[in-house]
Amino acid sequence: MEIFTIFAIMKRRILTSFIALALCGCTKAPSPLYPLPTENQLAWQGLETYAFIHFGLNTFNDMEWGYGDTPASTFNPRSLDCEQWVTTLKKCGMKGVILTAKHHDGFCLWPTKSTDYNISNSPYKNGDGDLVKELSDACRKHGLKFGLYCSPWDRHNERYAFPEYVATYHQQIQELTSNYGSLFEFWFDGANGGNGYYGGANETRSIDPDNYYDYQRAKDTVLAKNPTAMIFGGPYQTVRWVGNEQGFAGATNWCNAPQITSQTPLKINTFGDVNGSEWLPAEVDVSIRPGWFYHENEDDKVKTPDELCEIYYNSVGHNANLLLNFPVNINGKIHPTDSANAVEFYNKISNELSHNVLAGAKVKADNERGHRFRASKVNDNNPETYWATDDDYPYGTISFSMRKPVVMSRVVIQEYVKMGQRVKSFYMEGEKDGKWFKINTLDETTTVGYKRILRFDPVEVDKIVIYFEESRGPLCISNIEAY
Ligand code: FUL
Repeated sequence: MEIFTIFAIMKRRILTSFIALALCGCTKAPSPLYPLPTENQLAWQGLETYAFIHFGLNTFNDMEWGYGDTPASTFNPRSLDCEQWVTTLKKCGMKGVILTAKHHDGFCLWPTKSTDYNISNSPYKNGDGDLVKELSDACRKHGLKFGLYCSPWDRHNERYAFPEYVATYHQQIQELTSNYGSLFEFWFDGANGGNGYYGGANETRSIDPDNYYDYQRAKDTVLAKNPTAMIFGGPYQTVRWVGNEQGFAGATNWCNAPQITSQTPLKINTFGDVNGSEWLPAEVDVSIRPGWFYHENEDDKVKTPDELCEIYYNSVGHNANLLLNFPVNINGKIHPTDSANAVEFYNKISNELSHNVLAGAKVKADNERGHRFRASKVNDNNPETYWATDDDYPYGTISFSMRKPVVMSRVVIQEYVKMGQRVKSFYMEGEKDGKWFKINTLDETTTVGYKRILRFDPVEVDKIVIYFEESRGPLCISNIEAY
């Protein structure tokens, strides 16, 4: 080959590498900032809203915490309809259901071999009923995820607080996690020990919740057949309780948290902890009525659609998942007021967040980590791409110029949390006819995480700017929308 041809080829190669380098920005992705979510936690965070069903002997005893002393025959729903529950919940935008297979009174909604205190000794379907099966089948049929709650505390069992009960409890977990298809979440409730029937002893029994139940084995049993399931409660939890039952997570809410035990201060549950070594996203559990179980005298106390919207913005809008409880009534149905309010809530939220006014806006940032991490990635409808800043740039400003003035009252921001939660504080400004003003949000503008939704009084703007003032490292923002 002639020397000229060799030179020409080399020149062309060098040129193409330069162009490729310039296009990809030659930049590596930012280094991850620990702790990081697992793929399963990420998929779970993506669910955002799902339902709780509290139903059992308590429903028939009109109690919240049955003592465990009423006979199994008390359980007698006359027109139980799991399809009604599931189709209603779908209309409320719920992505799954968690059923109280056993509450603190110890009554089991499936024909367990671990105790007689179960549905097979009730009049329901003449003893042939299995509510866990009926609901899991309905969920599969209608495309909802299915999860279970099995109370560790058992006020009926005579061996509670002795080693023998632990074996019984593990048998229950074994049955529930093996016989009803795949579970997306398993709940080990935190209420533990106290007074109860305990086989007729009628006394108070206490245990050490972190050690008595052998949670390590319980977790292994759940995960053996349900490797993607999240674990709520106990020392091996993969999602954390939010620390209240009123329906809110902190506006500042880190997925980062220390390992949680029964001694952890509640405020860590509510706000997370920027220095926490674990990825433990918060779950907000709240009932649509004052109680978890159905009580006729609460028929006029069902949360209104507006109250439910408030809860949504304070949970999903605060980087947490919402677990909304529906107390099924004595007939075995979701009460019409509960379903009407929940459906209206869902329609309201869907309306409020339906038309993204930033779609098509011109996006610019003061710093970009090369082509692959351009600012416009926050607006490309692809959750797998993100805007990132340089390593020495743990802050950044991003602006959106509209084609024509728009009115907005909501901004949604999402970090690319696969790389860790980063943003510590930000604020927003709008511009109309050359005049700049601060956008005054309802709550503080600190953390973002998987999802943050900001609410403010409607403003008309030609342009908005978000100033990310402080972050644990270079920014990784995957999505920004406004409504
Ligand atoms: C609590 C329980 O004591 C309540 O009865 C309810 O099940 C709630 C979800 O968790 O700890």
